[in-house]
Amino acid sequence: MDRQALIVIDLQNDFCPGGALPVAGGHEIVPLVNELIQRFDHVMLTQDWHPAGHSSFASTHPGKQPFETVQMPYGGQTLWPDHCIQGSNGAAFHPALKWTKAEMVIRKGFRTAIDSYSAFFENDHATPTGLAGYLRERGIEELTLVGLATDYCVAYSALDAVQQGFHTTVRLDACRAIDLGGSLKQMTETMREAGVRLV
Ligand code: VGL
Ligand code: ZN
Repeated sequence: MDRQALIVIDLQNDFCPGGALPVAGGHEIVPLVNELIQRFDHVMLTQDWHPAGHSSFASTHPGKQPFETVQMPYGGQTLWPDHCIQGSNGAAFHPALKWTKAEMVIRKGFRTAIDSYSAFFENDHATPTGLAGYLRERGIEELTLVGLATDYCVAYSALDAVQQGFHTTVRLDACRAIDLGGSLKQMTETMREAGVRLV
């Protein structure tokens, strides 16, 4: 267990029912995630953490609506409702999440000009968050990913984790999806083909 870590992705109020970008049933995974946190020796969390006026917010782009796509210097970017503003209640972890055991919280999406779905790289697929180096330095080789949303931040994190050489499992029963235009099916297939273990 010493070479294994649980990474809990974005289990924050804004991604749960009642939040700014709710994922259907997002809150339902909290009891199972709490159980997994107790079982793992090492636990890390990610926290979506945007400044006001972030470039991934539809409100930042005149005439654009949430869930439309715009071209950014790094490629296509889906636009979202304003969510997970730094320091807001929406950016806080779900109140029932027992996160105190976590050894690290990695915050992402804090640069105004670039979004970050993955826990490892921002959406330009080039700017590292530092997580891979942290895990390697700690001797961690195997990752289990849970959280929100299956087809965005969990999937992008899992794909980068495999690419970075970590044995990677996604516990689908401890994830929930946004499922925008078939994204859940597409990202599930992409993860499987890349060598992510889906259970
Ligand atoms: C996420 C959209 C925007 C996620 C974060 O956590 O999956 N999705 N920001
Ligand atoms: Zn976000």
